[in-house]
Amino acid sequence: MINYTEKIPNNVDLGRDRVLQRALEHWQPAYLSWWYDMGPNESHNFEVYLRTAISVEPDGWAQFDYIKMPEYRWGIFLQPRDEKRQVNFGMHKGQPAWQDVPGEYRSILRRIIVTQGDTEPASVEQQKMLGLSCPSLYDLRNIFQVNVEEGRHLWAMVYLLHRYFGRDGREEAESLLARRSGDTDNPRILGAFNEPTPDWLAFYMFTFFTDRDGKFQLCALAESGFDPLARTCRFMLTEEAHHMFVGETGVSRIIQRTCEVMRDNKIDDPADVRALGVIDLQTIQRYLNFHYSVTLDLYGSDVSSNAANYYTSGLKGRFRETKLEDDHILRDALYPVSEVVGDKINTKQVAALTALNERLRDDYIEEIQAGVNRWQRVIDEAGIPFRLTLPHKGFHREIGNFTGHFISPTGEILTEEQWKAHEFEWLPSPKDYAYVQSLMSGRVAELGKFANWIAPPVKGINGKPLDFQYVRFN
Ligand code: BYC
Repeated sequence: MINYTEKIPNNVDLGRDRVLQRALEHWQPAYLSWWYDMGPNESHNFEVYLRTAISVEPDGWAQFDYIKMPEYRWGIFLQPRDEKRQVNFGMHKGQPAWQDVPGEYRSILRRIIVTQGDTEPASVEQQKMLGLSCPSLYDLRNIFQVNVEEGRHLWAMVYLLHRYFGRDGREEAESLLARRSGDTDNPRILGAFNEPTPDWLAFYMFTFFTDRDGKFQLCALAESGFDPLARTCRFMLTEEAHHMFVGETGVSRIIQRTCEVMRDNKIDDPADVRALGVIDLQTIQRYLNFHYSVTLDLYGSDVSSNAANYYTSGLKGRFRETKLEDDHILRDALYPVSEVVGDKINTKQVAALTALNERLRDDYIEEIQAGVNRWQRVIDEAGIPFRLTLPHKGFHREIGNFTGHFISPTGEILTEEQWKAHEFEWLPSPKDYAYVQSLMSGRVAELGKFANWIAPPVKGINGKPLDFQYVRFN
């Protein structure tokens, strides 16, 4: 069990490293100040029924209780060390896993950790205003849970920076609190983390699509030969599962509610659907197209020498690296990537080593497709003839081989003019956003009540009923 009388709960024996402890205690007030400014709006006095990580044991790592979010104990937890663990891929394959940063990889490792760390506070910033328009206390509690855990994930990365990267690491940790999502002068590092999350449909799409990128990137980093990074990411993944659950069930409940209204009133025209205060399936499809495409960009270029270096150096592996059956060096392996040639999208084989971003993106797409199929079942069960589809991989991309091309959701190559003529059939328009936001003008805060545009969940949190007081406003 973690000792909660310590200022920073941890299982890394922080108390024995005075220099590190002082560095973190110095960073902690800056973090809290960031939380007061950029954390959930007007929430500081709320008591929220939250899960807090208290150990790393698989059967009991979390404790549920009311807590004011600024008093949440953001701790540092690493999965226990396996003394026999090795570097499992790349040119150092077979060497004992590194407990310290190899000097030659210091700067790239720092860069990977900073990129990962930067996404965590970014998502909290993106979601800052949503508590004011929650569809229920259950959902409000869930977004706050996601937010405090993203905060903890920032702590996890900052721990690595402080512990292993000395002064540079401390400077990077400060910069993580200085960048701001969407800021023109000092934006967050990756594209999707500078996009607004203006409403709850966007929030659920984000936690379904973008948090799942988090899962895949963390899985790749959990294979790292740098053992402290691997162990940190493994524990982060246990928390990530709930975030994706929030996203998947959130979208599913919106679809369910829409389908109920369509079925009961025998309507299918989006205007009629909107007139009854729910979100039409066409708008849901457009949000899906947006969040899917900006999240695909997060995997980086299809062909990337950075990715090849990360792998060969043993710093970032593939999804489920140790379960794959090959040489784990990828000396002669090939991998298919798409490219636009003239008016065609061709597939070409490139060195698998350089295509690791694309491969991780493909692994991700497979899991995403399964989730979309589950949403489709809700529509099918209501007997509504509408198909939710994933757009073509090249649709609306700004990173990689499709950049600068105008690809339709079905994969046709268009001119810019043609594409623009259809843009708002495929992506949410300002009117769509205005409509969705018009449904979410205030907070639904009565016990057990849910906004009209979303179905209640199947069950509550931690065995509590749906009409439980998940948040006390004081
Ligand atoms: N936006 O070779 P390339 C999560 C840059 S989400 C802007 O293509 P590389 C979470 C790139 O930096 C998971 N810039 O890319 C989810 C490079 O810059 P330089 C986050 C981009 O390096 C929800 C240049 O383009 N974790 O945890 O192979 C809530 C060419 O680079 C973007 C990670 O991402 C972009 N989308 O791979 C909360 C893991 N993409 O060198 C949390 C750590 C690329 O020209 N990151 N660039 O200055 C990485 O492993 C890699 O940095 C990336 C990119 C996979 C992101």
